[in-house]
Amino acid sequence: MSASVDAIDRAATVRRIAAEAGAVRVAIADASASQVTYDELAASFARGDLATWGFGETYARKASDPCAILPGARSVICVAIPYARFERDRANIEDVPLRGRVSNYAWSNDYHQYVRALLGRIARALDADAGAPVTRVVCDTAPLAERAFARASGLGWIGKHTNLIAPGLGSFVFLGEIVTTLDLACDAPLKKTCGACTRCVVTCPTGALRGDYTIDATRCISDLTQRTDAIPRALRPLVGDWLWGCDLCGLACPPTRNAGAAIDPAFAPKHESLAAPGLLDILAMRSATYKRLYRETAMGWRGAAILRRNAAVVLGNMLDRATVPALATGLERDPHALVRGHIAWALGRIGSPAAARALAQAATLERDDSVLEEIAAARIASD
Ligand code: B12
Repeated sequence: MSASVDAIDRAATVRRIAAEAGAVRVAIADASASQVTYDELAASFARGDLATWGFGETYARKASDPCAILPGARSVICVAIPYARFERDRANIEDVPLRGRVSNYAWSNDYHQYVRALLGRIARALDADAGAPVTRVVCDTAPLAERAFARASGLGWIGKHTNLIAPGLGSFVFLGEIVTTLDLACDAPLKKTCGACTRCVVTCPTGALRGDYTIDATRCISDLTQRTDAIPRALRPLVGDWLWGCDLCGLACPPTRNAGAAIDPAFAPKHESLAAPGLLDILAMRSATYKRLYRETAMGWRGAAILRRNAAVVLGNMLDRATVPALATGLERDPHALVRGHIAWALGRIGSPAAARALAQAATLERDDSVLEEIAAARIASD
């Protein structure tokens, strides 16, 4: 059914207001519950792709229906915000040894605040224009399949890495939505796919991307660095030097590479060491320092112990014997069993005589069963 003249006029007003508020790219989708999205989400959860997130039937139902967020919703206003910084900002520190990599989405102040503030400006203007509350802002504040509605709005297409690719901006874009009861003329989905390109699929070290536009997120390095329990041992070597998140699928994606860096200074690294922090500093870092350095960033919500665990894995992958004393100290003193267990793994992987001595000593002192199990496995691995 074609949109009414009023709906077309209102959509034009939304675009003007969004542009004035600073939105780089805006498109509008119908807010009807989407059966296709429900089916996609349900199939993904049934395969166990999001097992670490505990998503299920209820989430799939809600996330595919904007009316669950705002009863009477008619339209979803979707925005894409480019954040790409690429390796350029990391270049000045990359020759310093023993640094881990942080995904470029987490280099600046937490994007949620930026996106919510931008959407808030648009929503307030729309509410004022309507003379009543007609909006609900969404950016990780309510269950919504953000990529699916962004795709339906024509904001971009979903790539084989499962990220939305906005033409000219690539996939390093954050998504945000305003669900509204306003009846707005919708935009059409793009008729675009990745075609024969499989660069992201072959680049992913863990084989998380299947090539059919789905992902086993339990293998995604981004997920591995954010989960709160142990990183599966078989996957630890594949994490490489990623301390938090991962950019590999995006960096391999031609439309993302061709898009260049975002110009908004809001996404510049907050401080120099954020793009590639020193691993030995992270291994010794406690909560107070973590809060000071990372609380305001997108890596500031999981806690210092998760970063120490990740640093242990990256150090294990670097195979540098000079790091053994620091790892041995961590194995003896770190207050978290999860961290000590991963340090044991790292020492086993490095496998030097000093690492073996540290493991042997820890085997006599450690009381936690899960760490003892890691120590035993590490000693076998380094034999
Ligand atoms: C859980 C989560 C993760 C998990 C799982 C990722 C995943 N692929 O599902 C982990 C921790 C791995 C993760 C990683 C990242 N994430 Co994340 N994540 C989310 C979150 C909170 C939920 C995603 C979800 O529900 N996944 C379940 C799957 C099944 O659904 P989906 O991927 O959203 O959508 C699929 C279906 O909708 C389906 N579909 C539905 N209808 C249709 C129709 C057609 C025709 C087709 C083909 C498909 C289709 O296709 C989609 C792609 O598979 C969203 C925010 C949100 N509420 O949406 C952010 C979000 C997806 N993440 C985001 C980002 C930036 C990232 C990272 C790039 C961060 C990083 N550098 O480390 C990586 C990218 C990894 C990757 N290749 O996906 C952005 C993505 C922006 C974009 N351009 O797409 C989001 C939207 C946050 C935001 N507001 O900007 N993330």
